[in-house]
Amino acid sequence: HDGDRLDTAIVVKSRAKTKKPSMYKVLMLNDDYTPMEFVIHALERFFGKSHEEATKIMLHVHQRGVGVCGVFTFEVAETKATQVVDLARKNQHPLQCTIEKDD
Ligand code: TYC
Repeated sequence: HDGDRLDTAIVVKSRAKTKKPSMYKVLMLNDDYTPMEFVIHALERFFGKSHEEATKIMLHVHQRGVGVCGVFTFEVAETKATQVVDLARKNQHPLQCTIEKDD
């Protein structure tokens, strides 16, 4: 019967979603064995750094223990960190890279 139907509502958002994705830092960790030139190479290859910028980042990590390679969305950050660690492992270097939420 008319009038028996329970009201059903569809709520439509008035604006397109513009929420920005969470961003993640890719961090490189120092160690005593990975050659400096390998770290520079990885920064150039996976993070698009110039030789000069890659050298600065590598020296920062060497001196301070950890440094930021870049800030990306989760999947991109995870992929880059994995690519660095996989290439290092293939070359028998202990280089480690991790990601951290960029609050
Ligand atoms: N400490 C290394 C060395 O003296 C160089 C190095 C720099 C290694 C940065 C890792 O993330 C790193 N050969």
